[in-house]
Amino acid sequence: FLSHPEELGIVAVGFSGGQCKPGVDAAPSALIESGLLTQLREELGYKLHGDDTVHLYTDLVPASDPPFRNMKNPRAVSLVTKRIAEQTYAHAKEGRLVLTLGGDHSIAIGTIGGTAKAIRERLGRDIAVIWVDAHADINTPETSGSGNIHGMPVSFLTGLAREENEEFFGWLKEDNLISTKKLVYIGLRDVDAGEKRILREHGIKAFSMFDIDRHGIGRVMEMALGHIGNDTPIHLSFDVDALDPMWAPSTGTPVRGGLTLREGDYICECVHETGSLVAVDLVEVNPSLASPNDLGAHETVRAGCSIVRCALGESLL
Ligand code: EXY
Ligand code: MN
Ligand code: MN
Ligand code: MN
Repeated sequence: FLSHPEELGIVAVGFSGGQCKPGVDAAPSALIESGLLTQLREELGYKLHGDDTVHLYTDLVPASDPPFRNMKNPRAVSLVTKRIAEQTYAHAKEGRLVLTLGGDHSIAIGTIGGTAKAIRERLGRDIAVIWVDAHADINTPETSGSGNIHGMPVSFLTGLAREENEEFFGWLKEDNLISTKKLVYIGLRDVDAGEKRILREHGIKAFSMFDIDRHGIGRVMEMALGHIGNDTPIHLSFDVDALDPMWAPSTGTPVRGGLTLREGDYICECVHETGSLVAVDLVEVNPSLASPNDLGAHETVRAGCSIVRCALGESLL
C-alpha cells in the first residue's frame, strides 16, 4: 500500500491538552534524544521526511478554552488534531509510512483522520485500526466521566460522537472516519461501563488481557489480523500504557496487569509482518511522571523506542 515503503514521514507532536497532566508533551524530544530517529535511519535504513523538530502547536492553543459538551480544552484539541491530520495526510498521500510520536492519545483523532482520508484518495481503500491500549478511549463527550478528550478519540473517529461545529471537531468529514467493523483492540483492562456498552452494541472486536491470558499473544494476533482480513491497510495506534507499569511506569493513566514488553513488541512485529502497515502512533509516554531519581522515565522511553522499532521491522532477519 506504500509507494515508498523505505520512506518514513515523521510527525512529532508535543501536545498534552487531551488530558490534565503536564509532561506528555516532552515525550517526542525524549524519544528523539534517546536516539530513536537515528536508529531508524542508520539501523533500519529508512529515509526520514519531516523535520526532527517537535511541533508544540502553541500558536493554536487559545487563551480561553472553556468546556463544551463536557469536553476539556475542546478548541485546542480540535485545532491541534486538525493540523496533525493535515500532516499525516500529506505524508500518506505521498505513499510514505507515517510515524507519529505523541503526545496524549487525543492526537489520534488527527493521525487516523489524516491517513484514513489519504488512503481513500490514493487507493480507494478503507483502513483498519489496531488500537493497543489498557483503555478503549471510546467515550462520547456524554459518557465520559473525566471530560478528558484522550478518553474519546475512537468515538469521534468512528462517528459515534459527532459535532457539526467546525470549532469542536466539525472539520472531521466522512472521509476521515473509520468503520467500527475495521477496528480491533488489544490489551484492554480498564474500560468504563458506558464504553463496555458501546463495544457490545456495535460488536467491536476487542482482545482484553483476559483473552491474552487465555489464548496467548500468538493466537490473539492470529485472531486480530484474521478479523481485519488480508490485504487491508493498517494504522497501528499504540498507547504505551498497554504495557504493564513494570515496563512503562511513566504514563498518565497506568493500569497494572498489562502486557510484557515482549508481548508489546510481538504485536508490532506481527503487524509489520503483514506488509500492510501504513501508519504508527506511539502515545502517552510522560517522562515527567517518574520520581526524580528512579529509572522509570528512562525505562518507559526505552520501551517506547523498542515498540516503534519492532513496528518498523527491526526484528526481521
Ligand atoms: N476511560 C477514562 C476516561 O475516559 O477518562 C480513562 C481514559 C484514559 C485514556 C488513556 C490514554 O488511554
Ligand atoms: Mn521510493
Ligand atoms: Mn489511549
Ligand atoms: Mn491508555
